[in-house]
Amino acid sequence: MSGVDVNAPTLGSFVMRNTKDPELVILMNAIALSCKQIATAVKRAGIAKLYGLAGEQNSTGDDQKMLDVMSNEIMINALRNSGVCSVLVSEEDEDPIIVPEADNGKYCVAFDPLDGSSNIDCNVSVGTIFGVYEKEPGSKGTTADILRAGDDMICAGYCVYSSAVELVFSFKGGAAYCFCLDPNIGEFVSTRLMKLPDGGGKTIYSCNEGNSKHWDQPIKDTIEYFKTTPKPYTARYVGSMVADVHRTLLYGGIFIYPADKKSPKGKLRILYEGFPMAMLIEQSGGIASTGLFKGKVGRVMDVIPEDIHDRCPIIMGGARDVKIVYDMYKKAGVDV
Ligand code: P6P
Repeated sequence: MSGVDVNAPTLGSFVMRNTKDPELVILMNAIALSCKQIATAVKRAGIAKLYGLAGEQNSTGDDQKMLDVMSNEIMINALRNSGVCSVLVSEEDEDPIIVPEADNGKYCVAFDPLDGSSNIDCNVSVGTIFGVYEKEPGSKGTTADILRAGDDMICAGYCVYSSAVELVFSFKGGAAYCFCLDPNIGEFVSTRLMKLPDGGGKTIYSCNEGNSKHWDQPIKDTIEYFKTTPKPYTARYVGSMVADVHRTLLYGGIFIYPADKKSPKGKLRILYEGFPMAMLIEQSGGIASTGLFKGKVGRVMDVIPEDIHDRCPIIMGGARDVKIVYDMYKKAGVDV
């Protein structure tokens, strides 16, 4: 079959070869299956009349799209039926899903089944984001197993549904890998290593400037610097975190969704947006900071969530650009 790199391992063989953990193979295959099903639903949304609202609201109070509901059911079914999960946390569900002991396993998965879904009806890239913890020793599976620092995650990743469907993930301490869904064979095949370009890469800043009047002064000064430096940065903002972070990982630059007067904890959710993306950015050579949050400028991965839907400010990308944010906080007298 033309175009298939027979040496490019499929997801299952790659995970087994690199972890020797059959249960992790089962988990990653369940996630990959979900992403294939969601990718199909997203591509056929117009034909299958899946655009528009489902008439409900999610845990965030956001209006649920029909595809949000469908994607959530796909992921819950795949993970619950995998036999290797105990606790599931979804953006779309107020409460965690605890898998009955007879069917559960060692993993606890937090996920946003269809992040950026407000972009669906205009066919802009959307994605699935996930973060994985292992149950604490002796635990039967409770939210305490997942209300932990990002550094306790054993795996994290996302799938971006765009011109290609790409699954990007990393195991704790490892690199970030990209697998592309080959539509000819229906398999995710390994294509590239995700590594932030040396030196910071393209000078791109990515944020919603519509919120600028709510920002603190160091963030305002940062964006002003990007605009007025002798070689001004380019602005790129999709409004879909998976797309904006995927571009940042490949091209470089910085993605910012800071705390502000309107959203003192930021907008993005820590368990199924902040932590997974922070792990990938750090393990690709970048920095993932909260900016000024809870009285200090810290690492996203150090935050301890108190609720499964907690939010956290996000300032992540290449070290060159995140350090400009740090310089602006130092200028404002904040200890960084
Ligand atoms: P805003 C999508 O709704 C999302 O959760 C992220 O994917 C995205 O980065 C952010 O919100 C966009 O938020 O306020 O710019 O529309």
